[in-house]
Amino acid sequence: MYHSLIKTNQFFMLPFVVCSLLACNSPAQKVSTANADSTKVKFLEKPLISSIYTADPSAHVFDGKIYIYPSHDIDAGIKENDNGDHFAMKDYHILSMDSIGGKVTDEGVGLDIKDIPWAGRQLWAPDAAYKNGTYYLYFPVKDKQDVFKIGVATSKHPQGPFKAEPQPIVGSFSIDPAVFTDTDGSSYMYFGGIWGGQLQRWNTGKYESDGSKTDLKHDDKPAISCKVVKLKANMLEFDGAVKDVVILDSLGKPLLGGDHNRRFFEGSWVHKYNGKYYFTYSTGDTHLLTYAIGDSPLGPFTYKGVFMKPVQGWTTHHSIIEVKGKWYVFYHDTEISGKTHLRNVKVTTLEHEADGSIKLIDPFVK
Ligand code: FUB
Repeated sequence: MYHSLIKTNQFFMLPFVVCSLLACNSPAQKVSTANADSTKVKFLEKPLISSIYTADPSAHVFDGKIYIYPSHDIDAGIKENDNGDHFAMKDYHILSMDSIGGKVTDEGVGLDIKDIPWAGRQLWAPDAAYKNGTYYLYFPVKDKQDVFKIGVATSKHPQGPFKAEPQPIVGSFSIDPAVFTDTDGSSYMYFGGIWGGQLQRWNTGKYESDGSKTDLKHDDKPAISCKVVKLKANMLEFDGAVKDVVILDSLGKPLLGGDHNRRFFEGSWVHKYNGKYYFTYSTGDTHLLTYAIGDSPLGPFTYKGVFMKPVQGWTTHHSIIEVKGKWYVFYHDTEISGKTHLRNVKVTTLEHEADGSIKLIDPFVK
């Protein structure tokens, strides 16, 4: 019942039904409670900014300052549908903060879709990186054929404005780029998202335009993997082949497609702690933020658990950074609007336990 419901409803449509069937940490109850009467839930943190809607926060410390690269949610008047068409974002506003808890500045438009020559629609979750005096903004957007690709734009300043390269990164596809630079200076891009993020349409290595032919139905087979690829020193091109980010269970077996509480959905991130690589991601339709640990940035990673319970809203997307010796997770929910596509970014503390596990975060105060 649960699985057939998932299969017939491709994107963003079933949080209430799914979660009540799963009896998971009850995001359905939280969402409906909050929307019915927002006085009944108490959020752990406040939105970082309320003048615009922001989501998918990728945070970095550049030049001693915190910069957040979020999606800029807007109400484009598009009805919610299975492909996430209602996420019709058109530009990025970069945010900055001198310290956690300090004033948040909206640095204005860092990149506009009209200045991306190959873009069609939907500027989704971006990330940024720095190398040799240049800042790089990586972004997913549908091209003029409505296929998600990943582009890159550059600037001499962390807040932009950024200038987009004329074409998407060769060999890129799907959504949610996250760039991790290792202690040896090598940079890797993690990317991908299933359902509306189109990752399942690339199963054969080529884009399948007929969505009904793509395979999300084999619950007993290894789940579709997030992708990882090394970046060339110029940070503009992939260096070699795109590989699968394999997530294994405690017995060393790959997580299966039907394992919706643990398998990768979208929104990946990597951070390094005590010499180990932490691959963190959203489970999408089960609304969890989960983590897996590995010995190499290329994996494999062993699934460890949930580190954040469901937020209010369908999507959950995060980044993890260290600021002055303390770790933080940036995330979003829908506290301000109560609407799936109008989100607001937040930050809270993230703690690694002595055994390397991450302490579970509840985005609500009981
Ligand atoms: O913001 C649009 C999409 O929603 C992102 O790309 C996903 O990660 C999800 O947060």
